[in-house]
Amino acid sequence: MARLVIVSNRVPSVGRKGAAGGLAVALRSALRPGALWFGWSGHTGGETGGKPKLREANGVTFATLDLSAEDHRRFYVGFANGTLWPIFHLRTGLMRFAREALAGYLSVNKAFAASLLPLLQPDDIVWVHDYHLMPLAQELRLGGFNGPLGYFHHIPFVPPAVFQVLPPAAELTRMLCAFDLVGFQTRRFARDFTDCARELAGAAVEDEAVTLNGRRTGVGVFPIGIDATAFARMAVRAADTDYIARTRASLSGRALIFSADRLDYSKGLPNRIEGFGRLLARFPQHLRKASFLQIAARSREEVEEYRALRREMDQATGDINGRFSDFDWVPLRYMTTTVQRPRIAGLFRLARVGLVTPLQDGMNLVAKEFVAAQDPADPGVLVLSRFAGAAESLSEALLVNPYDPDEIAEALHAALGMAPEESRRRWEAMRAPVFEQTAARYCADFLAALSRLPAR
Ligand code: GDG
Repeated sequence: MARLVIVSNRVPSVGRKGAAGGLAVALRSALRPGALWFGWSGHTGGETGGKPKLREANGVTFATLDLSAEDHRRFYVGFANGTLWPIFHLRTGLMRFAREALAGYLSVNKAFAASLLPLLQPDDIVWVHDYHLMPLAQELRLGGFNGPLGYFHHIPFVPPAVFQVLPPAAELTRMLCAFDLVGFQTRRFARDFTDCARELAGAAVEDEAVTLNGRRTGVGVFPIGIDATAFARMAVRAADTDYIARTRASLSGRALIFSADRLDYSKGLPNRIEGFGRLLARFPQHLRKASFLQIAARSREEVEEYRALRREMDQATGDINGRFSDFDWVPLRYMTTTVQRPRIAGLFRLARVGLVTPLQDGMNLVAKEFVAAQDPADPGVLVLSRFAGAAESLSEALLVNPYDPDEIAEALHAALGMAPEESRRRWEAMRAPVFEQTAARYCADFLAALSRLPAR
């Protein structure tokens, strides 16, 4: 059987089993002994590239390379998170473009390829993850690798009218066409990509493929999921812990509204806080009856927009509590520290309402985790943004437009007053997609599609 090689910007720390969600959890099922995972070590300093450091855990080899401080600034802070992340989240106003950052992005991709190529065997299957590495197929092909090359785009793709704002949009689109298969979270993102391939790169587009310069690239939809059974089990176990008991006691019978996100402007946190404020102002029957706990783990603090968001949130959360708190009740609890995963699972189960309102999101696994963690006999209600990829399958959530804080307030009001039969009916309808479109299925479907493609 061919060996699987995963390539992503970050490689999970070897031996850290419960690392914060993300790719490591999603790919666990694909990581059979013998597999190789290649990426950046997370360290900056010294020179970029060179011979990767190899480590092994459970039969899987982890190969990492370091980046110089300068490359980290241009590639990661600059182009990946200062240019690509905002444009793919429809925030053209936040996008900064500098040719110097683009040059760093391209040269780090070259360095990834140069350091990976000596580790590759001819019949390897290479699966590349996310927007940091869009040029990688082209570099690996130039270096002589001829095996199957797949790419999965975890974040939204955007229509040509938006993408063309980015000066190298056509070049990047052509680079994606050097993969054999490119995968997206939703049908809409896949269509946005094929529209870009046609309009910006001049590719010929069919149903599930694009062809550029005689090379055919498959285009597929592979919604990422979670290990729902394991997460549900974790939530049940957490219910008996001291941490959850203390949280429950601190609520004094009040309904818990809960969410956990990275502190990222795509997650719509200020809008969410404003929506909660409107709930308290417009529906005063919830004063003293509900508490909102928002965990917003600090993220990408090297990027100025993230520091600005943190200041904005400090102010917004302070405003709400200053305005509505009582001597013995604080409406909003706000934490910017990372919380252990089992605790997050337990909090989801304790919550009456999961409030997940990103402005734009590839999938959003938090929504799926909330559904998985519920008690089937008495499930809570999910309030979900229409602009999360997860909304495509979770249509029985209370779907909101996160740009309208009044709509968030109305959905919260409906959720807090929802009859148990209705919350059970809605949860039952969401249970199937969450427990069926799992992380394991996502991996299996992507790899099956990649191996079905004709050999080069
Ligand atoms: C990208 C795309 C796509 C959150 N706070 C804590 C914590 N979390 C966990 C959640 C969840 C994960 O982090 C976040 O996953 P998301 O999917 O919501 O978001 P991104 O990080 O933006 O991921 C996204 C995803 O890739 C996969 O393709 O769904 O659209 O943007 O698992 O529970 N975990 C811990 N402590 C925290 O404080 N342990």
